[in-house]
Amino acid sequence: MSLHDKMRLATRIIHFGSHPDPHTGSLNVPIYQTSTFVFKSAEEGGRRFSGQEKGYIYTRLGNPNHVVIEEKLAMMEGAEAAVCASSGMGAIAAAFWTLLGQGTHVVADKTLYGCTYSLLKHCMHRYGVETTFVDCSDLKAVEAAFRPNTKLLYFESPANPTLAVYDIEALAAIGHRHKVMVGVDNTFCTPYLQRPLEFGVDFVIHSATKFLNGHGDVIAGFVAGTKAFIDQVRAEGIKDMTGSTLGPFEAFLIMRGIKTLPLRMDRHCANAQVVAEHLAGHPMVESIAYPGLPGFPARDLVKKQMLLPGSLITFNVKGGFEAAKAVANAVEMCALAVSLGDVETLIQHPASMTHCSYKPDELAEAGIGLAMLRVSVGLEDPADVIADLDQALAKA
Ligand code: 4LM
Repeated sequence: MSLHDKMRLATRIIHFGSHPDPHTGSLNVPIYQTSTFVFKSAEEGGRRFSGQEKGYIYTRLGNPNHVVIEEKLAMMEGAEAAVCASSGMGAIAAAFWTLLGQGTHVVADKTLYGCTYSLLKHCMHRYGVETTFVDCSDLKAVEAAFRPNTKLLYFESPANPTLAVYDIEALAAIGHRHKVMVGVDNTFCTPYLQRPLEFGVDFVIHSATKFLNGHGDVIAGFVAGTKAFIDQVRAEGIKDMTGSTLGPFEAFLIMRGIKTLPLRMDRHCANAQVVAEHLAGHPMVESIAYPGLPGFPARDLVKKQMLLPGSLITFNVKGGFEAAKAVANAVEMCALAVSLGDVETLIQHPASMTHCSYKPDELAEAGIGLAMLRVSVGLEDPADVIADLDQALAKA
């Protein structure tokens, strides 16, 4: 066993797949900002297109900046392979279009990122794909939702924005009993906190826009899974069906961000724990969800599946919709913005923002209240985050 094989995760996240550039010695992979690659001959071009010979063709089909982050993400998730995409939604759409087709059916959790919900609820049925939304904490309801034409079981854990944590191992087992693919969106955790493939799921989705990049300056996504599935997603979902190719510069920034992931996640989670404990005792807070609080409903699953409880907090403000809006409008340091996983603390109102694709009754069904705010705790001193939230809550 080589020294490389024995390295711990934090070390491998920095060193795995990094080879100095053979031409210049550049420690970091240079940015291959090119759309196309020149063939030495027509025969070579033909061999590359037919798959007889490895090599680059055109950046929609692959680029050296893609390869380095795909291999790194696959290593981190414990997957055979990964493919990057131009957004988290690009990754989701590429995976779904690869798996699904006319006359197929999906079982999905009722609480999903708003655009994923919209894709399944409002768009895919136009092409003959139906979805049954269930509560993934109710395993009997999940079991009962399968049909003979079901092809996919899909959920997020923790779910956006309620932070509901589901039993990944039990859900994977149910899906496999019904012979369907099981996919999990692991965006809120990153593979540093949670590796769903180890609990039996078939593929993992990431919005790399969030913690993986970590600096709020890129939109990107990943699908990770078996080599056979990823090859298919790359060849059909990315190349032909969505064309959602990541730009080389964005791939370079993801590489840069991933190197500090363990450091950032440790601090994100430590900060969120302090902020959550403070909010839990705040007189203006009606209820709070944070997987690191003792009263969190699925604490046993958090301990089983997650290294740390993450940095998202959701809370309901006393006084309803108007009070929640007043808090959102009163923050001074925290940014009133969607997205998550940035160095800055971000606060948003899911019912009117990220989850506005849910109708009022669907919001209630999904557990998304009008008085709910979601905070992505950043890397500031948590005392300053608390001071800002306190002064904003005082105005509710
Ligand atoms: C947000 N989220 O919640 P791109 N999967 C999950 C997500 O939270 C998101 C995506 C996929 C938010 C964005 C505005 C669990 C996005 C989609 O934005 O396409 O990279 O990821 O605030």
